[in-house]
Amino acid sequence: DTSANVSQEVEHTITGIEPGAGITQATDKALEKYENLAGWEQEKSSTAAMLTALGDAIENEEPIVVAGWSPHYMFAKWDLKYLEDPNGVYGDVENIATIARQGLKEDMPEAYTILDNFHWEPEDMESVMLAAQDMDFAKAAQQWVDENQDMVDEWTEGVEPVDGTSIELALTPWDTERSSANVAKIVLEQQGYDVSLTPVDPSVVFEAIAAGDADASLAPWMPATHGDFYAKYEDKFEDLGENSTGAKIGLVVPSYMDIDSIEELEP
Ligand code: PBE
Repeated sequence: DTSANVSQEVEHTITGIEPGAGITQATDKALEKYENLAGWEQEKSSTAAMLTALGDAIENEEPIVVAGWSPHYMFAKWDLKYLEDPNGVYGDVENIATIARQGLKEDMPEAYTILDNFHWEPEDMESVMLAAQDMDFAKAAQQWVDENQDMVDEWTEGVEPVDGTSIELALTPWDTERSSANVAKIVLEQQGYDVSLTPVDPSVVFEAIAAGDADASLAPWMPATHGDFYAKYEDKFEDLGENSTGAKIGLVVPSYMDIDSIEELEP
């Protein structure tokens, strides 16, 4: 396929995901920033619809350009590549951050310490996501906790147990965050907390924590994915630093496609 053919065959369309996702916003920016994407559109629907379209295209060896990210099983299931992003719209390596509402440290110092200590590797997150293909996230997270109690012990070292204090964690509706939130829930419950998980759009995660409606979140992807939301609410929440690193977002294509850069997509 020549790149002109590719652009025509995909009808100048990037297959995106949910309208509220950070990567959707980044792709809208890419459509503005890359002159060669003049006339291109982003189709916004859902992660499930994007994955179905990607699987169908691969089955037929057809071209497709999707909004993709890692960690995600799509890279284990299919042979895919990120398109180079010379304008840097999608950033480089993303960190996943933990944020808390102001006052959490004073109100719930035990939970604050645990959340501050929570740090794991992308492989840990991936193992929960993989297990959750066959069971619910609560169970997959419990399995990870059972197998990694030494790591959990480090996060909770010296922390006093509490007696049923309620805490609410906000998360975004993707498997990466379902994993971290469900593990954090179990660890906090082991410590005596009563934990509720609230899945919302990324903008609402920041809004809820800035307003004090939710206590904390392990969901922000920084600096590119949720940087605009972060900046909007900066100083209205506390940043406890990264809980994981090595994440990435970008435009993703099947490896059999003969292009390597966003700049090769033709108007
Ligand atoms: N994601 C997964 C989310 C954050 C985690 C990259 C799809 C987003 O774009 O907001």
